[in-house]
Amino acid sequence: MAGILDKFRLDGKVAWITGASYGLGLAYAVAFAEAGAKKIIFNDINQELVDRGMAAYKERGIDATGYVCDVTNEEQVNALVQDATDKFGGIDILVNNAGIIKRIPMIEMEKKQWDQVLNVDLTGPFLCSKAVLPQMIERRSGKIINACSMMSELGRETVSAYAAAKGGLKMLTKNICSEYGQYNIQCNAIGPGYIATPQTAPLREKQADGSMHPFDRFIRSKTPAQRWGETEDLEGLAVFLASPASDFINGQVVYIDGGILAYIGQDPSQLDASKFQDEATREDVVVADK
Ligand code: NAP
Ligand code: GCO
Repeated sequence: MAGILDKFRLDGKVAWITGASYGLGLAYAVAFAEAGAKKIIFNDINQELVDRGMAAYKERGIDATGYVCDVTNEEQVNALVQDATDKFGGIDILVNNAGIIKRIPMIEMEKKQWDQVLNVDLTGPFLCSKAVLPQMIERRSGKIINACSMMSELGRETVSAYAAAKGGLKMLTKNICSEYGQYNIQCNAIGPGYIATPQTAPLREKQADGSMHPFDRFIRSKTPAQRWGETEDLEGLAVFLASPASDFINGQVVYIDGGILAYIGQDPSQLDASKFQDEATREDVVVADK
């Protein structure tokens, strides 16, 4: 008799995680494979990154196929979905993970820079979701998971384009739910807090004198857990949202932030920095050996 934990399995599923050569995308893919996914598909914008990703998956014994595909290029997106469907029978789970950020004061941001961020972070998920939805509708089953953010709820200096995109992605999540939930398709979002990945490495770099980056001190003072998240922290939620266990959850952004959104924060100057002094700055993501 199937037990409750079987509801969290992904046996026989084909999962496409965009931008998953490293970072959170790689962590999601590794977790999906461990939960039983039969095929991991990922893409990145150049062959070098795809090769890097393939090496990472091979090292972990994961059956992955990598594509050179820019999520802002509709022709490349549609070609990936067609090839993956021809070869692997279709895509059951889409994680719209690929994303960029540009930290520039808004009045100094050029339109081209704004457009780049909105294109990758919001139009990309639109194009990738639009490409997989027809087969999910036909199959009467599908999971779409979007990469939202603290900036889906909060603003901060220098991230206007990113916040606009991630706020829009929250509403795109709700709209895909609204329009396609009738076909047993669930579209939810993961809302990570501040996670140690290459994207946030500049915010954690030690200062020349070896002291904490001011933003590192700031974000720890805003986080009850007083730490940055690790990719491992997000794996369980990703598997949950990709699995039958979440079939009646739709249109939700699930925040996994160590408590940031619940907490007014403490005075950063009151933080006992000595507790964290020996923590190395994680330049890249090390997905725990499985
Ligand atoms: P990351 O380390 O910067 O990785 C992003 C990945 O997306 C990279 O592989 C990147 O490849 C790829 N990518 C960028 N533009 C692309 C495009 N046009 N087409 C295809 N792939 C593209 O980011 P991360 O920290 O893992 O974050 C992953 C997602 O979670 C992002 O959407 C991010 O906004 C979101 N998020 C991150 C955090 C955090 O604290 N880290 C928190 C909340 C939300 P390249 O190397 O070529 O750019
Ligand atoms: C920043 C960070 C954040 C995180 C994440 C928070 O500059 O504030 O990069 O945007 O990446 O999105 O949830």
